Amino acid sequence: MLLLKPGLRLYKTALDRAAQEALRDELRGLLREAPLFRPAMPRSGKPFSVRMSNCGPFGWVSDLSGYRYQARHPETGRPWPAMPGSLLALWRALAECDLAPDACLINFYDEQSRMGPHQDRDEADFSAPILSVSLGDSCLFRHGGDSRRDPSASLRLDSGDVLVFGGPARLMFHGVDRILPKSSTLLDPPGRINLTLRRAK
Ligand code: MD6
Ligand code: FE
Repeated sequence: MLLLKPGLRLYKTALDRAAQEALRDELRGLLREAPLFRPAMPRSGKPFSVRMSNCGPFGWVSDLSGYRYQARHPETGRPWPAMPGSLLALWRALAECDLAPDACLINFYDEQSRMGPHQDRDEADFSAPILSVSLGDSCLFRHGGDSRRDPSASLRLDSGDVLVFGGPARLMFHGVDRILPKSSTLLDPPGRINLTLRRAK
């Protein structure tokens, strides 16, 4: 474990190749049940460059009316599929939190996708951390402070890495500057999947 700063822990290759392949295969089935959709920014309606889905009791969605957690897929109207047991086990092993996660956001990045700097603040209680799993192509992940103007640093996240955001880092600004194309052979079609497990409610 690497403590990047107070509250920000990086577990390099927390998932080995076999575990990454097993999770990839589980996600493939899950995304048939809850297909990736392209969210839009509140107010402007500008489409995100990533596509998203969710699993677990609640899912994070964004559309013209705002950001929120909801129990159903915005396009199919069906409840989100259950969170895979392997993800719940990862949370128990690494999150250092007695509460169970009740939401898992699935982001899919193609070679052009980015994620602008943001804070994750739609959850009811910031005492629980967020646990983030990277699969597929590597990315350059930027993390800063609690203000958008604070200095920031860039970090390469590779397939199988787990990042835990909690405590004093829970509300820091962060984003994905770019995907490093062809850096992994895990996914077909290629790209990056990021899973973020949260306590939403
Ligand atoms: C990403 N991650 O890695 C974007 N948010 O693709 C996030 O936005 C994120 O990794 C909260 C906590 C951990 C994260
Ligand atoms: Fe985030």
